[in-house]
Amino acid sequence: MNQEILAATARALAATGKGILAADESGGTIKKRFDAIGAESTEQTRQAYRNMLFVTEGMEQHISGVIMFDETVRQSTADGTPFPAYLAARGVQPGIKVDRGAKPLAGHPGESVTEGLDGLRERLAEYATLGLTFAKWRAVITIGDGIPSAACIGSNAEALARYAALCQEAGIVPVVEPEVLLDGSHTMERCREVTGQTLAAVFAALAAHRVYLPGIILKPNMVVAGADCPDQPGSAEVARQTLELLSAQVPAEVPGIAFLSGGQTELQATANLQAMNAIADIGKPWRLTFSYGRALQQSALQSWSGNSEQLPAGQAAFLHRARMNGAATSGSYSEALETGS
Ligand code: 5MM
Repeated sequence: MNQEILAATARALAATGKGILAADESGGTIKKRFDAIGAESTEQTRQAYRNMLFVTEGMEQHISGVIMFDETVRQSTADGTPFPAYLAARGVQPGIKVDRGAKPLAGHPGESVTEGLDGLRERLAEYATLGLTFAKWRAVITIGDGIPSAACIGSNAEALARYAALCQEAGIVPVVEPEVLLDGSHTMERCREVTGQTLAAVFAALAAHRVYLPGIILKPNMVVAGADCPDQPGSAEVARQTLELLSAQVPAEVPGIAFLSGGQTELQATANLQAMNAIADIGKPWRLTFSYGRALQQSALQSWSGNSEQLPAGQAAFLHRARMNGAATSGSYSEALETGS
């Protein structure tokens, strides 16, 4: 493990004014996104869509890294440059999703454990030769009646730590993503409690597996109320509750915390990140940034709608969201900036 390289990559991913584009939708998920805009999902349309995002002029000023799916890292731009090399040449870290999805946890109805550890060492070795500098693994924790169980939190934390150790062995920075889902009617307090239990288990497992913390990025959910909870907190409350929890659970050696958007709207995700970076009375030893999928792509997808004539509109929408979130990483986002007024 070369700690210097790992730490430098992690710092680059969390650089001021920038964040990560999560464009690692697997086959099923990207089909769902394309269905919603009436576009067909084929290898060629997926390449066209990802190409639209990646070649957007100026995006490298706000995007530090892109997480791709296996198919995408083997695709190229129009002039035949493989996407990983193209992104690297623009100063954007090329990344790869390496988990094989959340699968039902035996004996625990309604819960899942993320799989993909078998053969991971060999897959990572190949990804390193393809120029990929960081990876992502997402664990999914559901809040519900009597869940999450200790078995679900424990097995997901253990898998995240084993994945992270293998990545670092290969010289690849692991993005560690324990996602407590927004689905359900639970309160914000319940989300805080479960997120706290999850982060405690994850950092205990990372320590047990001797993961080098300056060489990781944490990708957590924010502390929010369930989507169906009647009592929805505003950004200021989300920011305070999230920061208080992270201060208690995340060691200062972690260089960056890049939030997932988890089903928040584009504007909510930006406003919440802005509110966190604007808080001055809670210490922030790590950089707080974004690793959004839907909250960076929704408008871009809609503007594009699978129509090649709409590529410039899709790129403009993507660049705008990247700029807004980039501003939120330094606490300089505002409604005026959003609307250009
Ligand atoms: C881009 O979405 C990823 C989904 O992958 P699957 O196809 O395997 O479900 C997802 O892991 C994503 O990286 C994170 O959840 C963050 O995305 P959001 O949309 O929550 O910001």
